[in-house]
Amino acid sequence: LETEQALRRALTCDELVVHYQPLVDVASGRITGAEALVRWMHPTRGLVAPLEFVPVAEETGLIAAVGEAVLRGACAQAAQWRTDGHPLRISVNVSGAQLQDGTFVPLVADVLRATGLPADRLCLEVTESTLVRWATNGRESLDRLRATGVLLSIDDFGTGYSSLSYLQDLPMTELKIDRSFIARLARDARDLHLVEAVLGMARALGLTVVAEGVENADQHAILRGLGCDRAQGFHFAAPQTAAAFGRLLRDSD
Ligand code: G
Ligand code: G
Ligand code: MN
Ligand code: NA
Repeated sequence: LETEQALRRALTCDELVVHYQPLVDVASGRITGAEALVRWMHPTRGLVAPLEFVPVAEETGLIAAVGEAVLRGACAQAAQWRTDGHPLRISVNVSGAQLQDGTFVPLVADVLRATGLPADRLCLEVTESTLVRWATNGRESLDRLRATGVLLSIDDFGTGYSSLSYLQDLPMTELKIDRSFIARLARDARDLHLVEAVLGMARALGLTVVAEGVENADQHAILRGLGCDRAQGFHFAAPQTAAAFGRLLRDSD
């Protein structure tokens, strides 16, 4: 309850900040996108991670306001980087409750209009387990979002018990392999074969693939050999402030 009160204050006092982690093209290593990751600059507790307050926001209904703040901030930032000569794709995490909310699709349209960001430069990430749990109620939103040109990603893939027919049926465009499968990629042949199989399945379904949690050059090299499209992880860069990300973009020119 204390957290709910504090979260309401955070929303009105601009204590929520968005950090950005690069997504790189595996073949070239160049930055092609950024994932927006919310943090709470708590006046006494310091930087609070989303796992500590996103669940509270979901339970209390505050996720609509939190999600809107992140979406507006991230799209405005992506539009700015675009103006600066870096037409990146921005990825924003979306909760099940947001998908189910009838005001979400018009909100996305409004944010794109307000920022001037092209629809295909925005990618909305929904975890595999959220898709399994909310797809019935959220399905209409997914279809409408995809019809506007927004990209749709299955986050944390491999942890959520979805079925093949299910994946084939949903209007998703991208799949992010959960970092637990990448962690042992260079040491465990089973994980190597699993990732290879997921890449084959994704191709058959017309989905591009992002490997999450890439932490070293060996993993990057293996993913390059497997033909994985994009990657994200500490090997390339950690989530960082918009200012630091902007410097990263300038240095990569
Ligand atoms: O940034 P960090 O690695 O701590 O993120 C932890 C989790 O929080 C991730 O699973 C991520 O998807 C989730 N998360 C980060 N930002 C947001 C957000 O803006 N909205 C929602 N719903 N989840 C987020
Ligand atoms: O939405 P998602 O759960 O994928 O959010 C990404 C989370 O993964 C963030 O909390 C981010 O800080 C974390 N992360 C990003 N790169 C790495 C990495 O290379 N290794 C590990 N262990 N975590 C990472
Ligand atoms: Mn994500
Ligand atoms: Na993930």
